[in-house]
Amino acid sequence: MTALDQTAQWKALQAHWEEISDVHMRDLFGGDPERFEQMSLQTCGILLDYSKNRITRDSVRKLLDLANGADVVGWIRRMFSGDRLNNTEGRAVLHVALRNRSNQPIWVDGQDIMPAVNRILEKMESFTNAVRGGGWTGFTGKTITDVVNIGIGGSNLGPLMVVDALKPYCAEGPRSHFVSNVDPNHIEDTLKRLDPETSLFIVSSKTFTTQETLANAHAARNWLLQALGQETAVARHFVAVSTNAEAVQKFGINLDNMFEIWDWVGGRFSLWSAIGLPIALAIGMDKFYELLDGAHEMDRHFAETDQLSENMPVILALLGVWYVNFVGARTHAVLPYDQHLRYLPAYLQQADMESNGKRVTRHGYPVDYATGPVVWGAAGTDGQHAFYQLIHQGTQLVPCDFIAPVSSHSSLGDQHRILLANFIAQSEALMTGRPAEEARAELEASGLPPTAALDLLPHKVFPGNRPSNSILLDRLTPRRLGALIALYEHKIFVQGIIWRVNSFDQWGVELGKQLADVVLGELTGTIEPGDHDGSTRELVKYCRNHFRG
Ligand code: G6Q
Repeated sequence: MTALDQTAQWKALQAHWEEISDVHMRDLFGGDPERFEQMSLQTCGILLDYSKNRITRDSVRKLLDLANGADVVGWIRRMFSGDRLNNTEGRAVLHVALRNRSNQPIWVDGQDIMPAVNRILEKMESFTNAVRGGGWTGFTGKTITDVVNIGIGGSNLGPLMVVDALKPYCAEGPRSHFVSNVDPNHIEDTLKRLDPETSLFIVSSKTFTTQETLANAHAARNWLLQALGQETAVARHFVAVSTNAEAVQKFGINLDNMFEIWDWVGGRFSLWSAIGLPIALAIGMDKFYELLDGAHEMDRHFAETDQLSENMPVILALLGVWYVNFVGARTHAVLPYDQHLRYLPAYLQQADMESNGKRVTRHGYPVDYATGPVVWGAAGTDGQHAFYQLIHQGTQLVPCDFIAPVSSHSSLGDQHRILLANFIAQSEALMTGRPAEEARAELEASGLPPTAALDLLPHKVFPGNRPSNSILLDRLTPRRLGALIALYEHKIFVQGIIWRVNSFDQWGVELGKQLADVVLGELTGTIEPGDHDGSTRELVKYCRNHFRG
């Protein structure tokens, strides 16, 4: 197989960037009145405007050649039909089955997995209805008022992000809390606000071996037992989401109260499974189904739009590849203009960086090209008053995704327009910039003495030509959010295909889990400090000598 960076499609893109790297987007817009029409897509209630990118129509054609050369359509088919795409763990990749609302069979090892998916959804539904309706009570007979999800990484970020995003739909549900960090302050601060008689804990861990989650779950269990006195209370206040029935039982959770997940659900793609139980409890099962419906709608768009120029996740993926591999960008900013999407950058950071932060191909050969960028961001407009300075005038090119709902759930519609105005104005300013003549005219008009104006001039110039996508949802509903998340999941998948990496394993995360176990033994004194480098050895020693429990 030809190395990726030796393929004709890759070389054509390299040469193409050489040709257009000096072209300013202002001129591209000036020369093409139809640029927006040509470079925007609409599907699933989402508008993607990608016209403010440093591309021409020819760039798009060449990027599509790259996608076709990588057989993106074939790989999409393989994912949806349950092939073991996660080759290093020998697993299928089927988060799309979790929201397969068509209920068409999906086969893994000759078995249709849809009945199992539906069975767990039904179990979630009856549990959710019981808790929200007061039929499921705590040990002392009181209604559940607070739900605490204990989990980390993929067993935390998705539910946390979605529950916050759908706050306007949470009014009738119990209050939600999320504990992830092994820092004891996280669980302690949360427990301080709770009443044991009315609290329900979801211990959410695919493996049920994760140190952080088990430590927090044991702390919560002890707190509950101290207050309620009896072991039997655990069954009314703890449920689990896991693949590991044995460990769940060992922890003391009744298997009737375990919600099963499967090894073909990757942690960072699992919010659609029982890992989404805190979401269902917060917004109700009907709205949870709407979230799945939205994701399924995007799945169908992705799987059925073989004309890749119309396929929104594919276009988003190709733009990312363009900046990382041909333009030289190293980061990608996610900038939601919606307070309820404040956790989206962190969520996408995990989804993207854990998936495509890889240095070898799926067959183990080192790559000769850059793969996943650093993904970061924060809710606008806070970011504008913090890090946008670098995006506007710094030395790094930072491609940005601006994301906003056109209409808000808030009754302060006028204030939402202010937010939208900022959303639109920022991408415009990044693109057009402010040339020296304009900056000079403004300084002259301000009445500054000419020499002072001249000194200030370089600081007032904005080069512009800084790229962004604008993504608009009509409103942040469960359905639209489902589609938005699925859009990014598929974008990440397509990029992994192009970069030839396995987007579905995470050996870097596994390493962290092993290392901490060794050092913990050394810190507690159960094992002698091992063969470490000078720094690590001294850090262990320092903590051992200074620890005051
Ligand atoms: C996600 C990763 C990782 C995982 C956590 C928690 O794709 O695999 O973030 O979700 O390490 O793992 P458990 O669910 O097994 O506790």
